Amino acid sequence: MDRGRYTRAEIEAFVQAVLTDGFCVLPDHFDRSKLASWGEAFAPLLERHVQQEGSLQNRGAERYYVTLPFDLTFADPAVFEDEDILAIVKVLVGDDAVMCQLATDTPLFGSDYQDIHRDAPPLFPETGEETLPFQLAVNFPLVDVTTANGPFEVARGTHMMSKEEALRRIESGEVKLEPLLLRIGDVVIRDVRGLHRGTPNRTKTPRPMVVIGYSRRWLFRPEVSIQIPRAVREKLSEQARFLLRFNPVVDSLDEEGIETYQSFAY
Ligand SMILES: O=C(O)CCC(=O)C(=O)O
Repeated sequence: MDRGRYTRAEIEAFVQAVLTDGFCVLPDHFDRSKLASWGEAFAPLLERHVQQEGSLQNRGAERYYVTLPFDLTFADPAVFEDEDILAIVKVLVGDDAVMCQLATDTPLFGSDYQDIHRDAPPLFPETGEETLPFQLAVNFPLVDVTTANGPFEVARGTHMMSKEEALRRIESGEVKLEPLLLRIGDVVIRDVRGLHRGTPNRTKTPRPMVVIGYSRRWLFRPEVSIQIPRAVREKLSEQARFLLRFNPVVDSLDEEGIETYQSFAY
């Protein structure tokens, strides 16, 4: 495995950004030609998904959530065991963090603004208090993200306040929704409680955004999981097996499954 590119102090600065702002960006982190291969492998999956589940569109018109098969192109340790990303993840959600999600969000032409939402409810809603992070999304696009093709918009610092308070601050202009314009290769690490929304893709080219979920070991989100084919598991490193330890091991991938992650906005 490659050694990370960042020093301990730089890793700590990314961690602080996630704690304070709710997200950080690692510029030009992944190899672009690798991500071009991901894009090629993803295109037929998206097409099949749209044919199978086109009418569901629960994330809004022309916007699709597609789980990636943990196999071939996508079971790539250079991505999910990236040393820098794991260093940040482990400080934020524990040395014994788990990887629980490998999927994509893709707005197509005809998509719209989503309602502003977070991806997880607070742990203890009755207290009105937010806690330290417990679930992270590592996002990276498979195309450059411009103002035209539906940038993800995020409201900085809203992961540590109630949704009502965050919406009030956005409404009053105290907090802005910032479009994340990204080059292919850039990586975003975010606390999934930060308020955000998808925006319309006004181009004819899909805008896939990969999401890898890492969380505290005790967090169970039954909506998401990664099927690990036995043959793939055999080739994984010890670290990878540990990261993926609570996911189901299968003889072969269930190709026809309907997405189970339908309830996504809190
Ligand atoms: O990638 C995007 O445009 C954001 C999508 C999103 O937030 C969601 O569907 O939950």
